Formats: sequence, C-alpha cells, structure tokens
Amino acid sequence: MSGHPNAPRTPGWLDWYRNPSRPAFRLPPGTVDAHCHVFGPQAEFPFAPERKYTPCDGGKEELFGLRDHLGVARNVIVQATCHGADNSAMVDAVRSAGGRARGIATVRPDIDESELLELDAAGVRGVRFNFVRRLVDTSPEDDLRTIAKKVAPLGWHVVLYFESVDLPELEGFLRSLPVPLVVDHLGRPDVTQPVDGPQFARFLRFVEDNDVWVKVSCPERLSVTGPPALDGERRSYTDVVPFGRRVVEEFPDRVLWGTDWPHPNLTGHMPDDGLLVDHLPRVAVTDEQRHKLLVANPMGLYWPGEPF
Ligand code: 0GY
Repeated sequence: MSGHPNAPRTPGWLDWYRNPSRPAFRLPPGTVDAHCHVFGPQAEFPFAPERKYTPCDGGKEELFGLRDHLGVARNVIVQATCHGADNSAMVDAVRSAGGRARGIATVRPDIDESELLELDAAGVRGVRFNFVRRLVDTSPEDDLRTIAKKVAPLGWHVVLYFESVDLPELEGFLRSLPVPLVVDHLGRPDVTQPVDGPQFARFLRFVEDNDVWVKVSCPERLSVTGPPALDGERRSYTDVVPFGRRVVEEFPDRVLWGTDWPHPNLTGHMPDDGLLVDHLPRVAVTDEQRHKLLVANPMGLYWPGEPF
C-alpha cells in the first residue's frame, strides 16, 4: 500500500460516528478512556506503507472533542497499526493534551535508550504487542522479548492484542515477559461460547495466574447480537455483558475501560460512543466497581501518585 498522503480509505470502511448521543450514564469525575487511537490526519502524519488498512482521519482535536462530550477526563492513546512504528501522530496528541493523556507505542527491537527516554518524557508508558494476524505480518518472539527487556527498566508495561483462540499457543511466551501485561478487549472471547466454558476459563486463569490487567472494552467488536434497535432502548451489546461482568467481578482492581475511538476496521456497524458509555453500568454494577474501572485503576497505572 502506498503511504501517499491522500490514499483512499479501505473499501467498506465505516467512518467514526460524527454525532454521538449524550450518554444517560454520567461517568464519574476523573474517568480515563484507556484505549483510543488517533488516525493521522494523514496529510500531516502519513500512514505506514506496511499498514493493512487505510482509515479515515481521526485526529487529536476530534479525540479531545469526544473526550469532553462524553465527560472523560483523560485518555490513553494506543498506537494504531496503520501508523506502524512511526509514533509521531500519537506522541503529538499526547504532548498536546497538557498532561491529560498517556501513550502506548509500537517500537522496533533496535530502538535505543535515548529514543525510549524521549517517548517516556512525552508521556508514553508502554508498548503494544499485536498478535492479530489480519493486522500485522509477524510478531517474532525474539524481537518482542528484546523490546520487553528494554522497556522494563522504565517501569513500562506491554499491551497485548490477541484472539482468545491463540492464547494457548502464546501463553508460555507471555508468562516469560519481565513486564506487567495489559490485555485488550477482554482477550477477544468468542461470545457465542458460554461465559463458563473452557475458552473463557482459560483466559481467566491466565489473568489470575499472571496478575494481568484487562480492558473491558470493545463490546461492539465482540458482539454478535449487535447494537440495540433504534427504539429508545439504550441496552447495547447484550451478549457481551456476562463476559465483561465476570472480569469486573473477579479482578476489580485490574480492569480498565476504553472507547476504542475511532474504531478501526468496523464494516458492519459503527457504534455510537454515547451508547458505549451506557453499556458500562451493565458490566460494572456498583459505584465501587465503576470507580475502580474508570478512575482508580487507570490512574494508578498511568498517573501513579496523582490525586483523583
Ligand atoms: C483496536 C482494534 C483493531 C485495530 C487496531 O491498531 C489497530 O489497527 O488495534 C482491530 O482491527 O481489531 O483495538 O483498535
């Protein structure tokens, strides 16, 4: 694919929702959106030649607009694969947020200490390892181990993106990494399987045994039943609720939440971000659970020592 600044978006690509509804659920003050991205804008930050998709633009101004609309206080901006290992759009967004954003980078194994220190000074607190085959060509374990060893002294963690079916094959390697682990999107369970079934049990055991953090995010990506009918009901993505609820109940001190805006690679439907907020009280059913999920946990991981 070309890195030309005006490359057209991937056919079938759905643009992010321009007029999200106002959530009925009021996010607690200090809420952190711990999983979102920026796409370009490509005229300023061209996409990587090796990318698997070309998105629409979704830049920092629009991200900060959504943050304010939803009542979010802070963002953790995760490098999206369309930018490869060029972190400049993400770093620019983090730097522009006046202390209200942190970043997760994608780096190559030959990165040197001064580059890592520069990312750290900008607000980067981790690296992302992506094992989802439609998004990256390869993820050689030796390279990832080298990266993990380099970032460990900075106190960074590794954000993992994998599909549940791949966990058995990856688990030995992941356990050996010398850094805290944070898993995206509930480990991407197959929600047509029972929440008490063997696949999710294996994921829960992995989380338990390794003190893993879990993002209770992306119901829109995991759901088979989909969003609600447009009948005034704001009860969305019902089939994902038991999976999110189980993780929040079992690991209340190691769960995070994020919008995943601008929602890469959705072709079936694009979520209304207001509805994603209204999904939250269905998975975190007490004020205490919600405060941990939305405020205390992400503040401890990304802004340790800062009052909230
Ligand atoms: C997500 C999910 C996806 C894409 C990426 O970096 C990315 O391109 O993460 C996906 O396609 O499932 O977390 O944004």
